Amino acid sequence: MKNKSFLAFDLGATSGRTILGTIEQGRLQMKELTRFSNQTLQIGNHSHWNIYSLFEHLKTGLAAAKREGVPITSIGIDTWGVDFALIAEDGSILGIPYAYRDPHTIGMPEKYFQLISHEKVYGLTGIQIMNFNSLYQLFALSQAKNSLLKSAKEILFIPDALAYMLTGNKVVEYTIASTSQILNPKTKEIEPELLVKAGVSPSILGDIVMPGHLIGRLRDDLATESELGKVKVLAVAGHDTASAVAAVPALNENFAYLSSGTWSLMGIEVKDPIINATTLALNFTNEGGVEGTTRFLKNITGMWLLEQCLKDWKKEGITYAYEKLVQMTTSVPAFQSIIDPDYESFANPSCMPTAIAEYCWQTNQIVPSTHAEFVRCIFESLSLKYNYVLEKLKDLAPFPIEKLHVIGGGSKNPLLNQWTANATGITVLAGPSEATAIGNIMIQAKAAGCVNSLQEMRQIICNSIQLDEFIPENQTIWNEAYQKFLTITKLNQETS
Ligand code: LFR
Repeated sequence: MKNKSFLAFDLGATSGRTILGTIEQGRLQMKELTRFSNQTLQIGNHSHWNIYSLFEHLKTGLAAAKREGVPITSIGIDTWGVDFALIAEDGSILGIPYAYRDPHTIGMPEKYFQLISHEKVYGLTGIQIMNFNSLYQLFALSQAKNSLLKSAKEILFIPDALAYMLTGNKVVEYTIASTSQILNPKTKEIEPELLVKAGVSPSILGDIVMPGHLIGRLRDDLATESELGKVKVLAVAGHDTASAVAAVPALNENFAYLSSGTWSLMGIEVKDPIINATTLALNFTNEGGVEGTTRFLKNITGMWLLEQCLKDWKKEGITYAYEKLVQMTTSVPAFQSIIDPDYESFANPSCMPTAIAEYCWQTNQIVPSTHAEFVRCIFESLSLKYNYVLEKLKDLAPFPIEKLHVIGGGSKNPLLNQWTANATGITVLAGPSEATAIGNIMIQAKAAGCVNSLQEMRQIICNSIQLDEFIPENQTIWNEAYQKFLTITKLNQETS
């Protein structure tokens, strides 16, 4: 088969990139064309995404693709979940989207559950309750009598909104829509009652399309300006985590994955959603995957902890290379300060090191003071939390979990990979670090007929990348540390 090249726009909550992917004789070649920072735009007390600036970055990516001089078969966009743009009757984008860490949704799930029970919402959607889910964002806007919401005819999730800006066509892609807590994972349709209870018309969401759907072609002005011509824009797995999971290089189903970036998403891939009293109590989620699969997983606060510390230290004029961060942990004794990464005060603190220090002080531990102490505390605590979630997954999985695939940017951290293997007691396979972009490209490759199935996609990924293996070590010490983690975090007394 002839080589084919695809363009992936892969946007995360802290950075975005344009990647050119080429399928060549059963192998995937990737080239990063642009990389840019993505920061929330703070206006007063509110956090927004500057979707117009993101659009500018997409245009720069198109220009970079043109310079490569290869024909582009199609373009796909994936982003973080839950956030959306409001679209008016005449097709205009209203204002700027809220970012999911905006405080306007704090307390919203509890208020919403006075109108419809927590059990019913979880039973209908199988989605973990997180105050930033699109459902509670819409409820918050409707409670605030937000004038933009009143003028909105529909919403478009961020990847769909960007695709709309590229093509002029509107779709609601399934995997990204599944993060909203408005879809039923069994029927893969919206549950109108949930929107009505949120004070919003069910017509605010259009018809759902599946990954691989042709959204349209580049608008005339963009086709001319970029000189790429009227390239196709496809709906891929618009949710970055769905794209990442599609790119897990596993050749059988007995695996768990940890998609490690700003968030750590740990879960399994299953054929049918798992929704019961235990998963409700543990707040596990059932998000939509490719080829009708379900991503049964849990959000763990991931590199966000470190990213926010680094942001703070940068203000002091100190920046660290990744290798330095890893290396500096060796100067600190093991397990002297342990946190629950998902403790609520870490969600959006004004100063992350202070929030971590306060947690340690309140739990009678050594309060980290050096940067190395903070970094060690974060990596150890993440590893221990991974074990906590994996233990629950092992109980809930319909198959034995034999391996843990760590994918995403965090998979480039060999120390964290080793500690994850030590904490969980199972073999960790690390890579690919660009899983989201790879998943994005492979869905496009499937739509172009280069591959036929998810299994074949994974085979190509296996052929194309090198995996690093980490075997568990020092089990006794890590088991003791885990007991300490449970006591400090009180997670053995709680359910989530
Ligand atoms: C990861 C991610 C998670 C989602 C969170 C917020 O980038 O998409 O899957 O829970 O961001 O949208």
